[in-house]
Amino acid sequence: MSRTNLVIVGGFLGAGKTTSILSIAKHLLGSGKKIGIVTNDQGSDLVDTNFLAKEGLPVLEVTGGCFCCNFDEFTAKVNELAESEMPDVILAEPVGSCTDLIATLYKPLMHNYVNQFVLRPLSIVADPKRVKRLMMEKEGSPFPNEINYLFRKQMEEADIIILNKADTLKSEEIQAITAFLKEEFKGTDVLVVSAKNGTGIDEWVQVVMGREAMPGSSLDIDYDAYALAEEYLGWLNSAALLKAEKPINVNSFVEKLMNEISIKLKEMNREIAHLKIYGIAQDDWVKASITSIYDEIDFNRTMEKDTEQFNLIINARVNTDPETLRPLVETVLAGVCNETNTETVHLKTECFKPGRPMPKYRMG
Ligand SMILES: Nc1nc2c(ncn2[C@@H]2O[C@H](COP(=O)(O)OP(=O)(O)OP(=O)(O)O)[C@@H](O)[C@H]2O)c(=O)[nH]1
Ligand SMILES: [Mg+2]
Repeated sequence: MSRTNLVIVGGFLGAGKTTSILSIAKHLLGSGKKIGIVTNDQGSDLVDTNFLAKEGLPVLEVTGGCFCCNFDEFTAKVNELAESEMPDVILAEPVGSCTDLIATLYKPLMHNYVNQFVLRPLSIVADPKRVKRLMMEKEGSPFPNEINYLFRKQMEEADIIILNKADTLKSEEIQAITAFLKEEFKGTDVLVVSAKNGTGIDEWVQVVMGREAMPGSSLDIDYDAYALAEEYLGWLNSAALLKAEKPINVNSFVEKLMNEISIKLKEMNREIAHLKIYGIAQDDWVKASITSIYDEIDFNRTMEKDTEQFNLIINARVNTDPETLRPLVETVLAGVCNETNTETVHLKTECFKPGRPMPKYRMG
């Protein structure tokens, strides 16, 4: 049996991993390849899985913790995809607060699954505004030091750093950030990409599929600092069913909800890592994201028609504790429902801090 290519696309929350995976998947499908995707999160009810599935892609998820801590579930899902889809390439997105992937994922996979998979180099996607704020500007980071540390560690173990969102940058900025990254992470390839408009995807696919991963030394990482970085993030995953008195514009509903959550967090000076909301009614759907309290909402897609009944999935990762995040989101949701004469028929929420990372294997 031929071995399946395994391509891992990591990077911090909101960097553009899912958008990149969608773009790479379309590129590979266009050249006649079959693909499969594995998503990952600390909780369940994932915007990313729903979004990729709606795009018609075969996607399975590992929930309730990162790939490293759920190594057996990860390999089970990869095997399930390999059997059901017989893909040429499986694309996997580890959760954006995860690092130390060489020691806890690559090396164990190479040790135990070398006959099944061809492991491709580790790509770490980076949002330029985070590189600037967390690394380049002194005193620029809106996060505690441990989150900056995690961000740096993610890039330190990259085979390829993907400087994403190039469409938001001027060419001088691209040059300055690329030069900075090459200096900070000597010997690491830096590719400039816009996952959103497809620029640079062809080169990325060529580089990643052109060589096999050759994991070198494992990351030198302080697990206490890593655990603290995760603890500083409040995590909320909600799934709701809503019913309005008469058809409403769900795009406006999502925009209001997101704006008001962001404004409230800004008042408390609490940075958003990623807030994403997915709304669906029959075959129509809307997806919106915001990756900083200082940024605008980005709609990936909007609903065409007004509707009376719809489902919402809310995934928020914010530099605040769950005891603050949960009532904040629920109060804003209740307010927007009130304003739009909409009733929450059903609401399920998980809100927590990710626990200490406890990888199943760690090969130094
Ligand atoms: N302008 C621009 N926006 C992008 C690009 N890639 C991603 N985005 C936007 O960045 C936001 C986050 O993108 P995602 O792909 O969901 O990021 P992610 O890394 O998968 O996020 P998590 O799974 O939450 O860690 C979305 O609003 C995307 O539309 C890009 O190339 N250009
Ligand atoms: Mg994602």
